[in-house]
Amino acid sequence: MPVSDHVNLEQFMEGVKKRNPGQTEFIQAVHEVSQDIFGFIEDKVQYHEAQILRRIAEPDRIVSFRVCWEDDNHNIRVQRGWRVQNNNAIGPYKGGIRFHPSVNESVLKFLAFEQTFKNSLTGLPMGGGKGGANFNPKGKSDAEVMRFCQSFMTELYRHIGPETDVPAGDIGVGGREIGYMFGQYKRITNRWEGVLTGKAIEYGGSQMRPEATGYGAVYFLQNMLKHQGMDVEGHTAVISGSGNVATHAAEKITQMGGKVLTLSDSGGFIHDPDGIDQEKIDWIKHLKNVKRGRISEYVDEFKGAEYHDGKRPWGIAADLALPCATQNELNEDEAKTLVSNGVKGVSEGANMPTTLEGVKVFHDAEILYGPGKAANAGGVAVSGLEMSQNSERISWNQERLGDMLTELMEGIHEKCTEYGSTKGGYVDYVKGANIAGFKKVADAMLAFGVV
Ligand code: NDP
Ligand code: 2IT
Repeated sequence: MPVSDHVNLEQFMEGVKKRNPGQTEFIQAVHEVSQDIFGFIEDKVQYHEAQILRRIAEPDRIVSFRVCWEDDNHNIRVQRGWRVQNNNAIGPYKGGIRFHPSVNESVLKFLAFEQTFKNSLTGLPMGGGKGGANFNPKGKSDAEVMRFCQSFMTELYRHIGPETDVPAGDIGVGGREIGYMFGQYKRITNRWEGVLTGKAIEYGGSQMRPEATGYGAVYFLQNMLKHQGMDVEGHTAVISGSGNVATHAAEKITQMGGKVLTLSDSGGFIHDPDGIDQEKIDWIKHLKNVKRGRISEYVDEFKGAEYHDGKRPWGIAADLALPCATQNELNEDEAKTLVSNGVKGVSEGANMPTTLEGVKVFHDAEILYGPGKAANAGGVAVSGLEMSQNSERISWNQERLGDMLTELMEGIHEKCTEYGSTKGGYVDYVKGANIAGFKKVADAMLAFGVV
């Protein structure tokens, strides 16, 4: 028997910490997954012998590069860009690009690691990757964002391709940035191909892709609630963020007859006791995507709402909670507050928004809790469908994509219940998602031998 056979979870995590010093987000993500995988593989010697978990927790490769650009005042600016290609056992690397000053190697490694399990869960043939740069798009002109995107792609293009690695959007990267990057890729390579997803409809984008992550997170929540005989309808919801995921989650909650009480940005949150309805959501979309303003401006437009500067929304009592902003935005104390205020279901639009301690609070209270890698997989799933449409040179209509998204989210929920159901009837969706996501990737890796 190989020595690794005798490694327990604590020893495994010690090794991860030693090999990735200071990379707290990456270590947190590996820890969360490993807790469940150790139990699952305990009696499965083939996974131990092949060191599968250890291999998934070591990215296939990381490319790091200088991104040099000129601002509107003719200053030369230098940023750092990365692409983390975590695992391509079941398909080309796939995952978003994030532009935010907090981006570093640890953040992108955690995201690429999570993406590997998420993409596996969708059932589509996609491996896991993530990229980005420590560039802050806030306050930059369109021309500056364009020059940055072009410079970023001037290096990235050589590492990606429709059969190799297909990036998309994430925090700070939406339709505008994807357009600039796709244009530059096409200019350099002289090839029109589906190398990015999240494109606009005019040049190969998919219907439903902008909506898919937020809508999917609500479908997942609805699936969890239905499984316990409940429904979104008639329930209040607190949501964080006011970007792509948050606004579409709010839209779907509203369409299903729920009432959204909060949205936020990095400055603070707004609380609207009358509910943030479709008209208000449309106003926020315009504020964020066109005016590029702050959520605080909402209270000047809609009377009866309050702005809480520098605060997060988890203190507002609600039946449902959807963290849709960023990692570690919901901690142990905030989870306790949500539980004591009677929250019934939590669905993560963001990636790893709840700390490990917060997750434990939800589990101990047996709250329905859908982790990001399952709940927000609708976005990458429709990205997968965008890839298929690009390869086939066709475009499916909105209705068909809407149906496919609904089915994909049902499928993910089913996989989670298959591996996460406990004797008492409670579903541990974290465990279910981790094991189901792991198994497909692990079995593919076994088939390849030692590579
Ligand atoms: P956007 O850039 O569209 O929106 C991000 C939102 O989160 C903004 O309101 C932003 O506020 C807020 N935010 C970002 N960083 C912080 C922070 N450090 N503290 C507080 N608020 C913050 O991004 P998305 O909506 O696309 O992404 C949101 C989350 O969803 C991320 O975790 C992302 O990884 C995840 N996700 C996205 C998918 C997609 O398809 N887009 C798919 C699956 C997951 P501000 O404007 O002030 O920065
Ligand atoms: O975290 C994610 O799943 C995304 N940012 C979307 C990735 C994608 O390839 O659509």
